[in-house]
Amino acid sequence: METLVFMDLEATGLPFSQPKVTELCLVAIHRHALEASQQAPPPGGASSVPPTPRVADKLCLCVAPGKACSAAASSLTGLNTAMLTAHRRGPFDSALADLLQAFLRRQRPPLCLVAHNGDRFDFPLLQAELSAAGLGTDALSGAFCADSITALRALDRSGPPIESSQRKSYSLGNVYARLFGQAAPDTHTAEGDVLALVSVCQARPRPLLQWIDTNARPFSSVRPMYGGGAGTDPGG
Ligand code: DCM
Ligand code: MG
Ligand code: MG
Repeated sequence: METLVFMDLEATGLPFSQPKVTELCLVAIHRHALEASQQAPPPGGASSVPPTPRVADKLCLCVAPGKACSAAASSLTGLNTAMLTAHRRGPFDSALADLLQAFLRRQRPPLCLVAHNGDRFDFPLLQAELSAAGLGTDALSGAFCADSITALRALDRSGPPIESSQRKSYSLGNVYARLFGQAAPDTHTAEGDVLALVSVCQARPRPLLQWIDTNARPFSSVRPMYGGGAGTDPGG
């Protein structure tokens, strides 16, 4: 991979509710910028939070979801449907899909979307929204994707067995707090979560990039979280 596009979506609720996106943030960083952030961690202590790479392209947008936010989602994200509508945010439509495609086309391929819990949430939800906007599953032509939770678990398993890594929480907030000894700022805002994820990935970028190079899968292989119709999938 040449470009890592860190991504987070806020939404109206959890997958069972067939959520709609309320906010998205993408931060595109060349792998050189990540490799340059490698620092020796102090023995046994928390590292300082690395500065976000100076050269980074960012796309952050609020979206009118067209359905109600759950109370939990509103409380976490600070967003609700009335507010997004009153502030005249647009829907997730084909114009937004064009914007995403144009943003990604500016990045040097091969590029990989990286999201925390992306396999269960962000990637299938993005596919569902792209599909609802009239695009096919290959809309982000040639993009790959990788879930940073899966990556961090794999890296911990491959390292020295320090603590019971099976029991550790890999939520973004907990990973961040373990690494840096402080709470992640601006949690459950799309940009805050993306920047926290970038910091986490900067802590040991080389093994992470190596894992992504080996394990990234085509975004076109991600099934939409819901909707879709037109049985193109033979089941599985
Ligand atoms: N979410 C939710 N309830 C939770 C956790 C998350 O409804 N307990 C939904 C709303 C969030 C979205 O998932 O906007 C993404 O979560 P996160 O902020 O962790 O990226
Ligand atoms: Mg998230
Ligand atoms: Mg988030």
